[in-house]
Amino acid sequence: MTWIAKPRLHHPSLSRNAVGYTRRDYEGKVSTLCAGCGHDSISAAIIQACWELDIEPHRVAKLSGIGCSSKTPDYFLGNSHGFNTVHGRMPSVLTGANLANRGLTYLGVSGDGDSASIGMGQFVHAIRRGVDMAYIVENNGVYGLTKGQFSATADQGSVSKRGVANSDAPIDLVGLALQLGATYVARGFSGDKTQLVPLIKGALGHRGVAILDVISPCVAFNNHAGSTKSYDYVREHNDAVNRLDVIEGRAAIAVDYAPGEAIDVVQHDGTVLRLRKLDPDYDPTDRLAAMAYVNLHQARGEVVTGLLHVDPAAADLHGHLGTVATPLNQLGVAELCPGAAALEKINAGLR
Ligand SMILES: Cc1ncc(C[n+]2csc(CCOP(=O)(O)OP(=O)(O)O)c2C)c(N)n1
Ligand code: SF4
Repeated sequence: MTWIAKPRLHHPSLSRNAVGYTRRDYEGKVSTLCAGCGHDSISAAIIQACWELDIEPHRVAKLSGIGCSSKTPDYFLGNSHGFNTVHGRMPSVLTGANLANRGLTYLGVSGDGDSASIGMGQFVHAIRRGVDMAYIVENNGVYGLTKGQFSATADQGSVSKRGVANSDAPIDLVGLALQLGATYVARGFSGDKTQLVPLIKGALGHRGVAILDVISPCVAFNNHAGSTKSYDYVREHNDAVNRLDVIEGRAAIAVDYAPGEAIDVVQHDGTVLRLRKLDPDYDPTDRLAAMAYVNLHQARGEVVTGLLHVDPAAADLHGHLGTVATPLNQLGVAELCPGAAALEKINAGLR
């Protein structure tokens, strides 16, 4: 595998964020993906989002599976914790890490093959459990790394680069996430950084599971006429439901929600999502309406992007389990092990 280090020297005039880091401190190694790959644009958006959010790089844990998309954590946040899991197994490894140390910001990066094919069971159960994470699927409709086979998100009838039509029905990860009760569901496009950066910021600031499906064209195997995951198709069929801005705030901001105006959704960690509603009928807090909206537009061949659903009062896995506020990896043996007397009491209760 090629490996190119970036120079670590920074020009002293580079601007710094509130925690003292330059934007370059959030970069990683030089990408070895194909020039023009949508995944590189997503990496750039992640770098921008983390820098703007003033997240300290070493407070982030980035986990991924296997695939071109899952290689990308090497290309951003070089000073954070990273783990490439087995193909499709990122959610369970991330769940374990999160349970051991709830004090980090968890970012899961995956591909449509990684999540919708071999890792489908793990995708589903991470949502069901409400694991506190930003789960980004870099969705190109193919297996890029293994040279262009259809993945489970490829549309029925869409044509591969070598001219073969896909006979299988597609899985829509956004529809599935809404159905399973994910508390933050959004879709972005790698070619629209203006929309994508705020969507990533919102996902990172959300408490609970945040699913972000990003259409990310594979220029080597799936960026041609006949593909619904190509740059041209998405640009021609994109319907953006909202433009949003993320404001960091310590004081609560009153929620105001009127058609054509804006809604401020206060997150549990203090992050506020400001949603500017362009479509007066679109309400991201109404999960059932979001499902109907996505399905309707999908049937028309449109790609709906934006923040499709958010539950501002979401709980996460730690809340469901009632774990202590201190990360488990910071507790000592005395706190973690109740001792022989407590075990004896439990055993006695079972006799
Ligand atoms: C258990 C297992 N099965 C199959 C593979 C081969 N394999 C590696 S990456 C990949 C598909 C990746 O596709 P996707 O997740 O869509 O990512 P992309 O490369 O398109 O970004 C497959 C099938 C593997 N590495 N491990
Ligand atoms: S094969 Fe496709 S997904 Fe992989 S790096 Fe190249 S363009 Fe990107």
